[in-house]
Amino acid sequence: MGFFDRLKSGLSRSREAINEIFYMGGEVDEDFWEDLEDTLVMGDMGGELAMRVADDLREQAARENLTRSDQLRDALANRLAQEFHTAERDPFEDVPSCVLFVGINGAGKTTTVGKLAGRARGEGKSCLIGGADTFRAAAIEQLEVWGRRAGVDVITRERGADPASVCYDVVEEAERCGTQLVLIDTAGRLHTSSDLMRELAKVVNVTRRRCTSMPVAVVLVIDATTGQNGLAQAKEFNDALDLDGLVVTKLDGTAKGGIALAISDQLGLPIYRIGVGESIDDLETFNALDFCRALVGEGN
Ligand SMILES: Nc1nc2c(ncn2[C@@H]2O[C@H](COP(=O)(O)OP(=O)(O)O)[C@@H](O)[C@H]2O)c(=O)[nH]1
Ligand SMILES: [Mg+2]
Repeated sequence: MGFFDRLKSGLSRSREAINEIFYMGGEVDEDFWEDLEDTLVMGDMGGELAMRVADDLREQAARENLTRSDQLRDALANRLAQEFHTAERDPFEDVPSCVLFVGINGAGKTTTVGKLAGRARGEGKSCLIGGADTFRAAAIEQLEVWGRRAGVDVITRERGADPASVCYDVVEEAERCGTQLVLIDTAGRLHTSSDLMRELAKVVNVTRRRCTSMPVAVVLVIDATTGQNGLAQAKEFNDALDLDGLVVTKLDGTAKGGIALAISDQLGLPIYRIGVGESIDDLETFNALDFCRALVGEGN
């Protein structure tokens, strides 16, 4: 199954709901607009965004005399796509570059680092991985497995070591070797734990200060299946760390997908990549229109 099909099947919950309103009567009437707004809210997009999009679409329908719901499907995908913030810089393409990955446990940070390292090597870029998740021995091992799989060296320290010192080491080594892409994995933490968030802020600050030879991007990895809670998480991380952008994982699962839109819209953050599976190749550059077409469906 290709990535687009996988994304589509992952987003099937939202699409089925949207299909229902598009097929119901065909005629665009007051019920249609109410159902559309409800469906967008249920798809995790949030009330404010849902209302704005539905209102704009209603104006467009009046202006262009679109009276059948199937005529509005493309318009909806286009309108939703506009809500995404676009990246000024791609921290994985525009090298040299150092990227720190943050997020809660299980979001997919380590997997994403592994996939990106594999991709960088495939493109002939030099790459180095920093293992700043020194909290658990298993985390270091997991990262080393990904490093071997990708053919990229992993710099880390023993369990319990200060994660900021790992960042220091990896940046130093990258500067010595002229490495193009540095990917640093951090320990997962709950956005509600203020001690751990402070520790993470220190890791980020040390890296930003130490790394003078290349830009540092802080990327939040977010699991698309977490629903509305993902927005609260993203806000906390953004307040504490001043994020640069997002990677949204598990869009091959049973995600509703709207959370990606809500976070990008509300925090003004671009989505750099999306995860659509567990293997090394299951990572794609984010394209807003493709994503929204998968979300809305293409009709029949
Ligand atoms: N289906 C799917 N699973 C993923 C994806 N990304 C990560 N995972 C899985 O999610 C689990 C947690 O990933 P991990 O990278 O260890 O998360 P971390 O705690 O943030 O480092 C693992 O079982 C991964 O295989 C994805 O895009 N799709
Ligand atoms: Mg991890």
